[in-house]
Amino acid sequence: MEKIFYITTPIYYVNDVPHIGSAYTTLAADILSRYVKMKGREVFFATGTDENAPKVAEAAKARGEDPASFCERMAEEFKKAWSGLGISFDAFIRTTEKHHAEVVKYLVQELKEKGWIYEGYYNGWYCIYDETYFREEEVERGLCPNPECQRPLQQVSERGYYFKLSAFEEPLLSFLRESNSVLPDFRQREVLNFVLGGLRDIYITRKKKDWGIPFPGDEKLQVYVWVDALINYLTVAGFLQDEELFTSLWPPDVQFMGKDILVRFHATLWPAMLLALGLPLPNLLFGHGFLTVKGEKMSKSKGNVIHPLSAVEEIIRFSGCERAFAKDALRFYLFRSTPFGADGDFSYEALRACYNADLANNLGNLENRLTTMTDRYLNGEVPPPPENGYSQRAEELLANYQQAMDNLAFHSAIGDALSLLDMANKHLDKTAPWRLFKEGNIQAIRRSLGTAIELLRISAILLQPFLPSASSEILSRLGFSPPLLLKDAKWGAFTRQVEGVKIKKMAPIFPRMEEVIKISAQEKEISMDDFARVDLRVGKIISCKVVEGTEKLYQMEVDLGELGKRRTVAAIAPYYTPGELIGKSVIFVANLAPAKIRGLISEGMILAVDAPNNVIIVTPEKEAPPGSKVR
Ligand code: ME8
Repeated sequence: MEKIFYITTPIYYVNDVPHIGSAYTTLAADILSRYVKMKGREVFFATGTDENAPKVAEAAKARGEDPASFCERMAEEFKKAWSGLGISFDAFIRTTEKHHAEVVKYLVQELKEKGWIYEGYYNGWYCIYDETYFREEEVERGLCPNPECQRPLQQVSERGYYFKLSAFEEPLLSFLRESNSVLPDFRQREVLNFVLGGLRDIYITRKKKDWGIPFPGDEKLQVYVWVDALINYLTVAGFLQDEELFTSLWPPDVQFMGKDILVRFHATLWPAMLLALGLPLPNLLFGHGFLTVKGEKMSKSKGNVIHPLSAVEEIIRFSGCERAFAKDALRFYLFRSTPFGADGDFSYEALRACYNADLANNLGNLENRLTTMTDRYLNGEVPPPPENGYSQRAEELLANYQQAMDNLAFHSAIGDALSLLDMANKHLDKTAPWRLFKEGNIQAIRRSLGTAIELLRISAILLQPFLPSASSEILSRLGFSPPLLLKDAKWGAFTRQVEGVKIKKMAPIFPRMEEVIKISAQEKEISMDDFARVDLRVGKIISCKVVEGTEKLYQMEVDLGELGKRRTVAAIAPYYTPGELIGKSVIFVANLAPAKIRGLISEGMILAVDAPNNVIIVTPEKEAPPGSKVR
């Protein structure tokens, strides 16, 4: 039986809601998962939440919540975010699950019995933010030595247990020296240098406070959260629970994480624990770079934290594209704009430029030109791809793409898929089917469109991991039934075409994004003053019409009494007819900075409920004059 391809992400601390950084890692895992499935292999993609950490208990306390229900609520936030981004995982582990505690206790006991754990005193420091112990000589002025953190540390002086990390230097070095055990290469060198610098035994307990997994044999102590967290990769794979699953999964094929938790944890403590337990080591650890926002580290105090679902909303708001395609656009931008592995930057300006250039123009125009011309000149019938010079070039790009994806070079893989689109657009410009039509040369039109459609078909297959919904839509429009496999990306592999489908022109998948979106720095908690800055008013809709060239957008005029009349654009056409809206009283954000949406100025926003499969306008419960303040 072929091994199931096992992919993991870190399990995220639930002290706060997910942000664009945790989304980045989880999206990378989803991209790889979709690619491996395209190769026809079975995949198991696991993610989850790290809940036993002291900082999680503190976060619950700060909100006046009990940690268990706080974790429950936050774990749901993570699941909601991943589903809102089109991420499809196979397992979600929460470290507060009972079975996980059993696995942790069993393995810690095993390590004790094998002699890898010993009792001792610990005198040093603990950073609750990084959940990391630091030795006396690493610390200055009681501050965390991690340059990203530098918060005050807790001084720890207690009896507990150590794991003999120092005993694993040699086997770790041979694991880490293997090519492709750690990627990118520069990170592999960093990890090697760290281990060559000498490893010390690591303190793996903490004094019992009420939250965490008890240390077996010494109930006054709890297991250090990192030992507990790393073991999740075994628990979620069925260890001590589903022998068959575990045998088909272990070891992980690719473990994704950010550079922050690669060196100390995933590339040293984790493989050392596995070596001590006699379990096979992961095939590949990938430590990617960090995302900044407009060049700055994301932080609550700076108010520049990007929440992934808000980013999707912004894309919808400023382009009018469907939600499924907006999710695609976000992941596409993240992996198109930064080579995977390097640090990257997030900005709405760059997102817009990437969206317009690659999705609205390159991909969107091609799809639009091809469907229009096939409809008009060939009565919607897809011509077969002719054998010409393009077939060889397409095969070369396919090979490059495959190599890039196998090395997790997502950025180059996207480049290869986009080159096919470029070729198709240029081919159409050169062969000019519109001229051929005037000349009545149908055979030449069939060759021209057949070539360009085949290039689009292959490109859409290769883009499936990056644009899951849009690729699927394009392939369906072309008469194929997605998802298609990598082997279908060969020139002329027409095997899955749905018979008798005729191509016709349809609404653009990625309408152009008109205006630079402002950073929607959404703090979770805002002060009363912040709230008071939002000028909410009762408004009366006095006119409403569909924005030309769109199906979803209405342009409306709203009477705000003393504030006058405002024009606004909203994507609510699927949910209300103009007749239902005209005369309705609504709640209106009157002091929102104006935005340009599809060329129209929108001066404020109508509040609506984002209900499942529905959008519902918020109205005052009793009639109130336009312009009345809402508090
Ligand atoms: O470390 N850019 O959880 P965590 C890119 N619970 N990726 C980022 C990022 C950014 N700005 N910020 C965070 C933990 N990440 C532990 C893990 S695993 C056994 C336990 C991503 O919630 C990146 O993958 O702090 C980073 O490694 C991870 O989130 C840290 O998540």
